[in-house]
Order: sequence, then structure tokens, then C-alpha cells
Amino acid sequence: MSTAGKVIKCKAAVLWEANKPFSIEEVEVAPPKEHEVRIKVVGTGICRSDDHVITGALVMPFPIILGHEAAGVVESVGQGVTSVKPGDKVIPLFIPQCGECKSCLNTKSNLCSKTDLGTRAGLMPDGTSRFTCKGKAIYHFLGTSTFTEYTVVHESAVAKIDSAAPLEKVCLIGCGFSTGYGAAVQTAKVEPGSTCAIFGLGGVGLSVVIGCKVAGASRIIAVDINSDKFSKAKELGATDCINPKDFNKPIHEVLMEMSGGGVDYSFEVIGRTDTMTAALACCQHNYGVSVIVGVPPAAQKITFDPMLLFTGRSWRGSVFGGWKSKDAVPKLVADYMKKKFVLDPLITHILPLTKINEGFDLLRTGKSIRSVLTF
Ligand code: COD
Ligand code: ZN
Repeated sequence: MSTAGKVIKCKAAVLWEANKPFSIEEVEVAPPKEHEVRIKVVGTGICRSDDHVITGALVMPFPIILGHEAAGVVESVGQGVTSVKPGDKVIPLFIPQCGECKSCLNTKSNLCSKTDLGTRAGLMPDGTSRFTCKGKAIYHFLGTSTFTEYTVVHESAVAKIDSAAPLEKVCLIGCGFSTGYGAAVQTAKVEPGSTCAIFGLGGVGLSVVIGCKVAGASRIIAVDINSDKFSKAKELGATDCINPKDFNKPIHEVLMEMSGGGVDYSFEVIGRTDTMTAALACCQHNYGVSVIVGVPPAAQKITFDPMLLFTGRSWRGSVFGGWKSKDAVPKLVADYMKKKFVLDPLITHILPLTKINEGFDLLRTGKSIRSVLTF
């Protein structure tokens, strides 16, 4: 029996308040309105940004359904939807591509003004929610909300992908993989023969390592305070792995020496202000480029020596790898299907949605790279 046009009752992980575990609840998911799409989620990764909401580092309203790195199948579409149809395999996009705003119309940018990343209203673009639980409206997360069997997104926030794609793997293209890989190949545009340094070897940092390797970097120096991360980094292309705790001088000096005067490209993939300045300082003084991928806890500021920039270094940021989401995601999935890069080594755990709290514990204790929740 078709569920189109009807409210769907299904299982979801609801976060009722900060610093509490998720509760598995039965929620009602309203049908998609005009230009909206209802998706049956098949696989969804656990990303550090979801944890940032739990701890309060990323402020969102509660109760909320988190999750933003997913892949699924279209269940039904609202009026006026033309880019996807029921049965299509799709990836929700936490940065949409409306095609009309200043960012979408500029070839150099990807941060569509319709994203909820800045406003954090936790609602659909029309200012309402599609989720209810126990009679209470539940907030959305970044226009995606994927820790649920069914979700509703705006048409500008969903990309159709190859019908043969394995959804429990390509879900990583919805956030972590594309964010890191794109920071190297799209934002920094790493050239063959370059020397790169990557600070932080979580799922996103390792995706930067993959990007540097695909771009043909000849030296890829991976930096992390947890040496357990090094074997995976080497497997994915790191040529050197260093732990700042093993040195009695600042890590940027170590990198300066190792690279004979500074790296061509550095990436901060932790979200700490001290490593952001270290990443800037370790790149070549005249043409080095440092890319900030991590976001520090709200309200933190950086003080740094402006001479670091005066001599010619560039300091850049990269959101979702600089990709225009709706255009790039299908191509990234196609590249994965053509084996241009791997995703499997990034997935260390596969768990049912009901074990979501276990998945977050694995992230917090540094035991997982990516845990994928299935339904
Ligand atoms: N020096 C070196 N390494 C460190 C240090 C340090 N001082 N502190 C921590 N680390 C290492 C940890 O051991 C860990 O291996 C790694 O840094 C961080 O990895 P994870 O697993 O915590 O994080 P990721 O890879 O899942 O995500 C990292 C981001 C920085 C991208 C993320 O936390 C973030 O800031 N996201 C916001 C940016 C964004 O695009 N948000 C939109 C949706 S995600
Ligand atoms: Zn994410």
C-alpha cells in the first residue's frame, strides 16, 4: 500500500535535550509539501558535528532529530518536484544548492544562502517542522535530519545518485568524505608533487589524505595526538605520521624542518584554534596555503602574528569541500563507483539505529573513524 500523501509513523533517534543520550521513539513524519521530498533513509554516518550539538558547541533548538550524512531512497515527492522521483537513490545535502542565491550563481562559491548552518532555526525553509513525537513538534537539523527511518528535505537539498551505489557506504559522501576530499582537490587544488600536512586524522582528516593522494601529492604528512590513527592514515596515502606529543618543540617547527622550509598545503581538520595557527605557520612563508576545515567551539577567537600572512601565505576556509552540492555529489558517487577513491577503510563500525548511543561513545573515545547506522 502506498504511503504517499500520508503521515508515516516510524522509528527515530530523538535528542530531547543537550548532554543526554538519544531516545529511540516512534515519530510521525508528515508528507512532503510543495518542492519537498520524503526519503527512506538506508544508511547514515555519525559525524563530529552531530556530537557538537549534543555538547552545546553547536547551538541548536531541542528536541531535535540529528544526522546529516546519509543516503536513501525517495519515498514520495511534493508538488512541483522535478529533479527526483519515488524509487530514486539520493543523498540529502546539508548545504543545499538553490540555484538562485548569490552563492549559487557565482562559480567560485558553494555556500548556498538557504543552508541552516548559519541561522540554525532547525526548521524547513517554510519555517515549519515535518516531525512530531508525543504530540510535540521536533526540530530538523541542517535541513536533513537523518537519524530516522524517514525524513523530509527541500528539493534543493537532495541529489539523485547512481542506482547501483551502495547506500550504506556512499552516505559518507553526504558530509565527511566530501568535506575532506574537496578541501584538498577542490578548495586547495593540490598539485602533483606537492608536500601537504594534515592536522587531525578523523574521518574528515583521512578524507583530506585521500584527496592529497588522488591529487598526486608526493609527501603527505599526517599529524595527530592519537598514534592509533597512523596505520589507517598510511594505508590511505600518508607518507609520514607524527605525534606532537613525541617532540619537545612546537609542531610547526618540526614540520618546517621536515619539509625543508614549509609545506605547500596544510589542513586543519580538528576544530582547535591552536592547531589552526600551527597549520598556518607550518606552510611555506611565501606561497603556502593553509585550509581551515574544522570549526572551533562557538565564541573562540584567534590571535596570531600578521607577519605569517604578510610574507605571502594564504589562509582559507572550506565548507563541504567547496563543492556545489547538488552538482558535485552525483559526480563524487560516480567517481567512487569508478574506484577513483575508497570509502570502505573509513567505515569502522556498522550499527543498527537502536545502537546510536554506542556509536557516539565510539566516536568520543576515538575508537571509530566513521560508524554507519542502518535501519
Ligand atoms: N593535535 C593533533 N590532533 C588532534 C588534536 C591536536 N591538538 N586534538 C585532537 N586531534 C585529533 C583527534 O585525535 C582525532 O583523531 C582528530 O583530531 C579529529 O577527528 P574527529 O573524528 O573528532 O573528527 P572528524 O574527522 O569526524 O571531523 C572533524 C571536523 C573538524 C571536520 C569537525 O569536527 C568539524 O569541526 N566540523 C565542522 C565543519 C563542518 O563542515 N561542519 C558542517 C557539517 S559537518
Ligand atoms: Zn558532518
